[in-house]
Amino acid sequence: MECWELMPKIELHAHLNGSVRNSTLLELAGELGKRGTVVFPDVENVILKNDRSLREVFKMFDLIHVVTTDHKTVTRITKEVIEDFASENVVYLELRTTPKRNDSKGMSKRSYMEAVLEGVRAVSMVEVDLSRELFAETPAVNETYNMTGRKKIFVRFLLSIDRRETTEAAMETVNLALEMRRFGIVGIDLSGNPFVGEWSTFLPALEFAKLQGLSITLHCGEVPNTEEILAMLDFLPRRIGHACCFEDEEWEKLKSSKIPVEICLTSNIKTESISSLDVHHFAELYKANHPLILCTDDVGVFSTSLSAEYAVASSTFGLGKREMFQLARKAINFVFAGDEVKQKLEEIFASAARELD
Ligand code: 6MZ
Repeated sequence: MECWELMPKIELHAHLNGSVRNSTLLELAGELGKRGTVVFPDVENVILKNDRSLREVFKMFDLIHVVTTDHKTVTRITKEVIEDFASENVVYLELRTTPKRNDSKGMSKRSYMEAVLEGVRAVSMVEVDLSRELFAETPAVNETYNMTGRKKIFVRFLLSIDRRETTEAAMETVNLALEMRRFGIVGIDLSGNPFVGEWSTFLPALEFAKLQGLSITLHCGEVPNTEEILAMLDFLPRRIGHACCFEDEEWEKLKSSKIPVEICLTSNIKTESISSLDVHHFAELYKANHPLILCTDDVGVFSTSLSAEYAVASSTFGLGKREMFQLARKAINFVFAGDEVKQKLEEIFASAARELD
């Protein structure tokens, strides 16, 4: 495990609220329990349950959102999640989150995202590269971020559209991403319970986002839905997530399109989207040299880490350290950040490669 922790890695599919530490969730639930807002033992049971079906996972997210959604907490979890990824040598993190409006907390989608960015500013354990403008607004913090000799993590954000949302709400998220672009928001994700929502509802907002130059990734084929999967592939997103329930026609289309797939092994097994690792599509796509990125999905909910995903892939598919390093390095090609960041990531991997020899 240690060797996977030491290896530089790129995380491209991580949901903020799914990546919260259990200890933080329990602490927050405990406080709400004391105030009578939640029944703590019930919440504790749900949080500590290990295996959940795909449907149960979305009930869990609703619960997490009750516990995490106020500005102060959003700031705290963002800070912790970035520090956790940095501590296992994730050198580039594309963190995604659904901007939430919550009138009872005086929260708008914009103020939610401001709280997220505040969390980035609060990171102290590592040097964060996000956007010069973000740190320029807080000179005192800026100095901290210019310190040299500390571990560094590049962080970029994707704003998620939840499949429960309307076209208007999806459009609001895209407009917010455009307004906040200069703070390191690089793209849009479509996620949420795959049993709800219609592709046609989100398409106008996604087309607009694409036209405006935002990069798009879609949760695609988490459940069988040929019509939707084919429509999503026709849309030509820059990446897709999961691809668990593809039929022959969908595989063919995916392979010829060369759209990179974000693979989340533990998540797929724990949600029973894939029956066991030995039949996971990772093996076939890897053999076919299809662009792949190993990711975590929700480190908190699925009790995993990116290093653990590398360990699982290596032992299940018989890949050695060098092959795993190559896999991590190739992810540079699929990040949504610009060429300058890619160049810096190349340098990080080149120097790590020299140590590997
Ligand atoms: C689909 C998922 C997901 O956005 O509140 N999310 N959507 N499939 C998955 N795999 C099991 N894991 C997480 O983070 C939590 C939200 O991300 C989406 C869901 O919409 C969930 O509510 P944020 O930070």
